[in-house]
Amino acid sequence: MRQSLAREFNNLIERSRDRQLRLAVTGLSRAGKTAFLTSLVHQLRHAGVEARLDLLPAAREGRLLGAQRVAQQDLGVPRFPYDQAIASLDQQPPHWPEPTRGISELRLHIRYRPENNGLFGSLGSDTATLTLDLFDYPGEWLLDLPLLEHDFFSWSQRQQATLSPQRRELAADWLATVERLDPAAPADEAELAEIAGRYADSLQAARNAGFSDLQPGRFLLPGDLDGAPVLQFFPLPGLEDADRQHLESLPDESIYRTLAKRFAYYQQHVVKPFYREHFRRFDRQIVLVDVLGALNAGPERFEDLSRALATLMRSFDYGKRSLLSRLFSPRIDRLAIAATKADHVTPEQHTHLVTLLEALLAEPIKDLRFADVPVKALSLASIRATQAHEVEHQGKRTPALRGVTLDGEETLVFPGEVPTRLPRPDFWARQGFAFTAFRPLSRETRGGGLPHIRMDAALDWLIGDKLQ
Ligand SMILES: Nc1nc2c(ncn2[C@@H]2O[C@H](COP(=O)(O)OP(=O)(O)OP(=O)(O)O)[C@@H](O)[C@H]2O)c(=O)[nH]1
Ligand SMILES: [Mg+2]
Repeated sequence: MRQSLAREFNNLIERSRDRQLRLAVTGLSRAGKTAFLTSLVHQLRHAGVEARLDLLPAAREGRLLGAQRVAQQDLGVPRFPYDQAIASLDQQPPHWPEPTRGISELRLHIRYRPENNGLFGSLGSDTATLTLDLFDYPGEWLLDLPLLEHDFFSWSQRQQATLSPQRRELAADWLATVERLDPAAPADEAELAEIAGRYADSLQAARNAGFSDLQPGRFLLPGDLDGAPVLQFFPLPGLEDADRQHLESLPDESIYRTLAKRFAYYQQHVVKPFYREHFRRFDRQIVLVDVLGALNAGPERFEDLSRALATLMRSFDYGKRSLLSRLFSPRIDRLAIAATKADHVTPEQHTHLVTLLEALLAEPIKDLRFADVPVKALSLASIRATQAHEVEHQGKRTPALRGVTLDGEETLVFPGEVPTRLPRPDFWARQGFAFTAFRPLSRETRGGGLPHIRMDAALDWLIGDKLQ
């Protein structure tokens, strides 16, 4: 107890000296979180040697001396699998790191020389240390924030409303069983577990088909809750407003009341603790978005991503009356939003990518600016897997990309244009998108560093001011 108090106290001192920063990386599944954090740690550890970080002043000016991993603080949070990620990138042939689940953490000590300034210039040769706590957590968990506004009844109605025809088809198996269920009948544990399993499968099928706007988020990424009864509920379809009173007066052991209890438990013991114990304590965050992947998947998925992002971004709505502020009083002071995997398109398309990202997040960005939270949108490639070229194509010089496909084939591609506005229906009809997936560059091709696009710009925005 005393030790942990002492630790808290030290933490406070570190913080007040501005020497500690908690930075979180999030994004929906496959957005590029693991690649981003792996690259971030790698760039800082190799700063000044193999890493090129010209857009980060401390690195450009030779003041960034290096970074070391040290023991993390929250012993209950798994460690970010940095070594495993680097090992897969170094394999022959190289592989992308494995998908990850749940939250993970890594602590870095960054040594730097503060800028010489004025009177205290003579102290400029001293070095300082910034403690950087890094977190990776699934954006899906943020899709659960709006669930706190509901009780089981209104949540069921809301879920029913979001079932598009295609989602209905993917959920056919679950719907067939749940529609036969009598909410007043006594609950049978095994039966509920089985139906909940089907519901989780239907969400997973929707996820695999490219849908993102799915609740509850933990059903997709249960982490250590896999198989726990708290995840054994599902919405009841076909509830009419007139039924509410009758349903709520049913006996405790009825199906309706059992599901409602589990829903409330999920709110209290799964959703809230994440915001209270983690989210609220992050100083800065970066939200990664695979815009190109969504363009690839076509109009219905693109719109679904847009809806999911609108939901996800509610967790960054700092307005005084927002659900988030009312419940958790968060205190993040800076946010970045990045379109990842920019190496899938040629360099002159990168500004288009940022414009499209800004269009996709127009409303949330406006809210953030209004709440005076500094926010920056950028495009980046955490681990660049292609090389940009210009080639003679049909009599003119055309930008192209060279890379190795996931099957190991060397290819030259002309990825084409990224739209600068949210694509309209006629646009999808006129032009499809087909971006190829590439294998990471081999160690021989890339040398000791990890090639990237604008990781240094992201680093500058996220931690640059702490290295002055
Ligand atoms: N070309 C290219 N592909 C990338 C880059 N970053 C990620 N990818 C691709 O995107 C996939 C997903 O990246 P991850 O970093 O694993 O994404 P994640 O968000 O951690 O995914 P989950 O852990 O499954 O939620 C990788 O396996 C790569 O195929 C990048 O900078 N360039
Ligand atoms: Mg991951």
